[in-house]
Amino acid sequence: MNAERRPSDAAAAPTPRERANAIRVLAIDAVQQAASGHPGAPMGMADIAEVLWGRHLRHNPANPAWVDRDRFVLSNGHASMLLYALLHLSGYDLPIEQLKRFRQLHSATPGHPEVGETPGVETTTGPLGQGLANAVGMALAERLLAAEFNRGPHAIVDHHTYVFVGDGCLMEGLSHEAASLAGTLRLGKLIVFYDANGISIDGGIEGWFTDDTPRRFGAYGWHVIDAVDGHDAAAIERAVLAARANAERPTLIVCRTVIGYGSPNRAGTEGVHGAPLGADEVAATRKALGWTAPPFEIPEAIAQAWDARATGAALERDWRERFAAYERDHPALAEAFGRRTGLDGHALLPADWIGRIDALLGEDLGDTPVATRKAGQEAIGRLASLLPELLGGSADLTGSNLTNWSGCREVTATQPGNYLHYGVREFGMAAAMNGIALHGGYLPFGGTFLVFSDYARNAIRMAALMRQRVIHVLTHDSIGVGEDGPTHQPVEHAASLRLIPNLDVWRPCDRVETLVAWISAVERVGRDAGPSALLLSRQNLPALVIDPALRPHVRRGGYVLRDASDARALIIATGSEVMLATEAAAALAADGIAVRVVSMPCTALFDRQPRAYRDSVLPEGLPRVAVEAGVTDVWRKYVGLDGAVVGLDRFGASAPASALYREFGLTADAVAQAVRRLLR
Ligand SMILES: Cc1ncc(C[n+]2csc(CCOP(=O)(O)OP(=O)(O)O)c2C)c(N)n1
Repeated sequence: MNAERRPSDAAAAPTPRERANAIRVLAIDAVQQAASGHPGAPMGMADIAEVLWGRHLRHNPANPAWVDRDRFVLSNGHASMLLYALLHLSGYDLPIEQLKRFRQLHSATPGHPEVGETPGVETTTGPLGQGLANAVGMALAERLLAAEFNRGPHAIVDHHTYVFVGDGCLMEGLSHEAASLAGTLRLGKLIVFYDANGISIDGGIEGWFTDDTPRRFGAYGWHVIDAVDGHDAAAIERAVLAARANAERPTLIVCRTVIGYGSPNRAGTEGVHGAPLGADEVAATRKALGWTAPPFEIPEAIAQAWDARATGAALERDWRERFAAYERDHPALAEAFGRRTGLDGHALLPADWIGRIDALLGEDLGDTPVATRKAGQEAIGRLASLLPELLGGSADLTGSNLTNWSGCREVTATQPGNYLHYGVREFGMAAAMNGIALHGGYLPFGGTFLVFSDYARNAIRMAALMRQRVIHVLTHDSIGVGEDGPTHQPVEHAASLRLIPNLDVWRPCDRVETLVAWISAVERVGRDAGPSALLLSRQNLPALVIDPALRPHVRRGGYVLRDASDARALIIATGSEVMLATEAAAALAADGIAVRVVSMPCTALFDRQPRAYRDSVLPEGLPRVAVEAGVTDVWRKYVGLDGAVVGLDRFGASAPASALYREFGLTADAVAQAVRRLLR
């Protein structure tokens, strides 16, 4: 404790407890003012936060984007006031007025931390367990980026990832996926503080959470420091030092804490988890803590002791000097690092991206039939040479998803690379990819079967909310899966993924559309940033986008694939059913009925096109039929109540794919019939 006293004002220097109490009072005052929020965890974890942020965290409040900062993740996001207090006290651009407006519209202090809303917030948390999995992705990205760019004496990537978790995070199944992966990969610079306060919302956890958590993490291969008194700064300090000294394994520090520490009548009870203390208890808590300053006022000495701006600026300045030396010795690497990490506003896409993509789209891709999952693999191979930041993987379905490419290198505990075997951990993979994207330096993509996207769904949603460029390769995209049967045949998944705002869902019909889907997903940077899901077929599909002039149109998400000047109806289709639409159109044409075929691989992207373009593709007054091997409701938006949808509003069955398409009436004939009925 003496170590932090400055010689000049030894008498005035606040104690760690006094510094921690600043967090406690800010949390209770902000929650009281908002009349909503969670004071218990911030009060319980304040002493831990004081040690970590006050003595270890390497960050620069003036530049939350400094690439080599330590990452701090508050996985128990309901404790948001803990983080806001820390950011405010450290000197981030989060003035006290914002804390007074906790949880109010357009404030920088939303109910749960949201990346992009508050400077210094590394990831959006609140859905318990996901912050931990994000942090695994961040620590992994740090490890890989360091291996890729550090050279000799130049350690330009060298930081830790610190995480706070509560009982709730560790009850979530996701914590198993994330911790198991981190243990296997030996992510030694990941340090997790477990707020073991024995309380969750329903009360004392002994009725629903009696795992031996230290042994559980030990079994994952973690370094576990058990039974640390989470209110003893010296004990916490020792634990952090021991954690940092172990570079071989991730560390779990089990901190015994009291929820609502400092509140005379509520501490240690579920009553302090998620409700304001009330005016009387706030006053009693102030008294118990010996805190005399009025609400939202921090005594000068304490404010000064927290102020991290000077040390933060010095840390970054030192890094910039080291980076300049690196740049002198390794100019090409430094340039690549700058682009990959968006250093100082550097564009994320490679120089001459447009020219290279034009060249790619000008190539002859051939006209042989191909499963779009295979076309996806070809696209990855083409893009990998342009994008060394591609960090691929699969949830144990590499040979089915076809997410690997020639020249990819497997990541293991001892070997860096650019391809991850995530194991059968769909949710863990998706949440870790969010962390990788948030960390920067890599463009993560990962594969599984479309039907299992449900396992990952909340992490996909979080990527969309956080506007992170993450690419989900979701293969086996319909009853076309065939013999594996209804457990493996997605029916509602394409539709339900399309309901997630800011997620681009692609269901391409052939090689050209698949390549365009990949390019569009890569291009989601800046204003259009966000995740993409590429829904790819198991079965072979014919080449349909033959005319090279069509290729730029594919990039608008929906376009006229086959036209007829005297079209009397139009058919909208996606993926494997575009083939049915073109066959139906041919059959109708033979009967003298001209129809237009619209391929709509990405409805979200089509919806972002200007009105005039959309109207030109889907003109008013032309009867419309949609066909997709999935639930029909979503297509009402495009065909209207008077249109028809050929789809599948039931689960599939186990049989060869061709038998299923016939059985469920997903045929060119059925599509043609639907058009005829409409015209009658
Ligand atoms: C996935 C998920 N499920 C449920 C919730 C709602 N919730 C928020 S906090 C909480 C209890 C968490 O308990 P703990 O981690 O022990 O937090 P503490 O009571 O110590 O603050 C729950 C169920 C949530 N935020 N996320």
